[in-house]
Amino acid sequence: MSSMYEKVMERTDTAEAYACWLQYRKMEDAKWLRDYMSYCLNITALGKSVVINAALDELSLAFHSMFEQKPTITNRVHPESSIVIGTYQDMNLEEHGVEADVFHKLNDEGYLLKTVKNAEKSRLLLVGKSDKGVLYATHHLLRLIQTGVALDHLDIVDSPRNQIRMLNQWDNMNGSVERGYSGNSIFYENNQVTTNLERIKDYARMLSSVGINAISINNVNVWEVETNLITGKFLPDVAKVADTLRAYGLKTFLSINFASPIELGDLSTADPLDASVKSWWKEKVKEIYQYIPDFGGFVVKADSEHRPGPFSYERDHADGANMLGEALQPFDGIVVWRCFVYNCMQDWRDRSTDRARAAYDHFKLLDGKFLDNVILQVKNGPMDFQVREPVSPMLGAMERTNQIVEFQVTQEYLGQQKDLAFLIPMWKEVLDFDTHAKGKGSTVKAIVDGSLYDYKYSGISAVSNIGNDINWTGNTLAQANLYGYGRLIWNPDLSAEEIAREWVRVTFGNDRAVVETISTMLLDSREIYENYTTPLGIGWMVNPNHHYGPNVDGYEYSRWGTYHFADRDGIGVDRTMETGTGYVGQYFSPNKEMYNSLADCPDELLLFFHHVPYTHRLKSGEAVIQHYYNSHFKGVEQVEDLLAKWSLLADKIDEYRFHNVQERLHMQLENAKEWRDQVNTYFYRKSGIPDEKNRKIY
Ligand code: GCV
Repeated sequence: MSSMYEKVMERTDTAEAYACWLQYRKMEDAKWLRDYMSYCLNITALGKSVVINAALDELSLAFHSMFEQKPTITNRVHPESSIVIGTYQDMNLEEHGVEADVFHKLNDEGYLLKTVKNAEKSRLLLVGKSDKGVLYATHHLLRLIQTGVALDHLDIVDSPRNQIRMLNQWDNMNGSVERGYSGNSIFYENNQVTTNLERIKDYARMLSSVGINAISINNVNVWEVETNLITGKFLPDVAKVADTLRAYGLKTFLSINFASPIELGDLSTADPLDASVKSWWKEKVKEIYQYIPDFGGFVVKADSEHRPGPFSYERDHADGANMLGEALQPFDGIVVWRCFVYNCMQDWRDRSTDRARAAYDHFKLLDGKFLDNVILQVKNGPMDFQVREPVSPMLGAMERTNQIVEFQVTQEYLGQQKDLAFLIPMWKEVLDFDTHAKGKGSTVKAIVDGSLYDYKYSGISAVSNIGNDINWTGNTLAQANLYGYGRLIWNPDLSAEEIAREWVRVTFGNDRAVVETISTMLLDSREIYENYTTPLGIGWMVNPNHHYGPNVDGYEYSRWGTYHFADRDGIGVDRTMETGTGYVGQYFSPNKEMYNSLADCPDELLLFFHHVPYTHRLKSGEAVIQHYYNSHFKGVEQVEDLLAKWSLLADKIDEYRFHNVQERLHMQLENAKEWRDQVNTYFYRKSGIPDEKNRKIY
């Protein structure tokens, strides 16, 4: 059966949109064609596994598409072999002049990609430490070819920095996707698991090409039907999905409902310390592994936003997580336990409760109490994926508890894939942040790669941004966030520029103007979004529930704990030690002192930590209110500029993708204007302070 990918490739109008960064466009340049073809037509594959087969399929598909010739594939090295692939155990390394030592230094998913020469012939070795390494090496090679790199002197040794590189789907079985902006689920429809495994396979191809190795396939809010995913009713179907994903090096996880023993009708309690509950979960886990022998484990949202959890039984999060951990332990499964726990029924009049404090207050005192197959998953900021938040003080706070950081690829608060927001620079800020947890150099990336505290399990997780739209991500440029997420968490030292440029080249080709223009648009986009929405770290001010567009007081008198406290004199949340909520005290020194001090707190986070008069001078010399006016006017001009830049690419990009992005940029412009006018008008009316430049405010 031809794959979905191949089918779509026949439909010329949307083929590029669907293919994302796996374009494999036909090679037109005669010299490159000759050079590459000298390597690519005779593949020898040593060793066998579904993952190696996937690598071979990808090579065949790509070479056929780029060179219009299918390679031959053999299973032993012969004089004509021009690519040899396999794991290092399957290969006679000496024969190729390679020292096995290289592999001892690599982790299990690493690889060697090397050009070796003998008298008659040059050939490429793609050698993995495991079969997953082979697949990753394959994609590395395909990336090099697509970005026009010569293959004659390759000597690349690479392995992922982070152990768990995960995506969380927030997909529901009715086909909807919570916070999804790209159509419906590719995993479910009509309360059934999809039978369209081809689309899942194409997703898996994309994810493996950037090194993702784990995926939870249902929403962390586990509703009634989804609670049944761990039963015989759906497990056979879930197993088919897991089979598809496995071939691409992806482990399948499920989000579970903590109250399953009750909701599935078996017990009257879900108390984690109750013997019958413990044995219920043990039996349940055994059953799951009968269907999916390499099942990854559970993702759990408990006691959060009305989801059930151990609090109902006066137990704590360690009790809850460990009960599941114990059940998964015999199978090497893990529990990913989310720390997004806060009071979502707050009284806005109550100034003593601070949502930002909640995760730390709940979890810090439990450090050391979790089993070693439990990982705490912590959102990158203490609130909820705003355009700018400080790094969560949970990161680094738990010396004896595995941690994984959670990002959000889907743009819930960042323009919902209508507005352009390239998120890699933001995630890099988080990963590079020095928590000082063990003195200088205790960066978040050193925490989540496990090196700072020697965690058994750690890594990075993120909420996916895809759906069944033909281009997967609604806005074609939002593909860059998924690609960049994978590339960044593989190697957090890559720069945002490198990632942006690489994505543009594999997605749109190597034309200089295209690469320059799109990568500049991407790299500027987060700051632009921040300019016309909520600069200086205050966040929110969005329309309640759906979270798109401005509504300054939308959450001001709500129960969600997300306030800006603007009055006629000033704005911001006082989180200092002396007069505020004391949240700053959750950071290690010197971050604690820096954020606590009005003089030292960085401007971009000022209103997160301090309530200041509108006339307060920023380090730039601007008053807060004037900065608000200036950045909102500027933000709209910047979106106009994005549109102008994009328009210049009209004849360089296929029609479908060109119009898709153009249409979104127009929506973004409308949104930006609405933000500008509502925010400026609101603060002008509150403060009575006019814009120094006398621009139009309503
Ligand atoms: C899956 C935010 C979102 C919710 C989401 C929640 C979470 O509150 O708005 O849609 O629920 O985060 O991360 O659990």
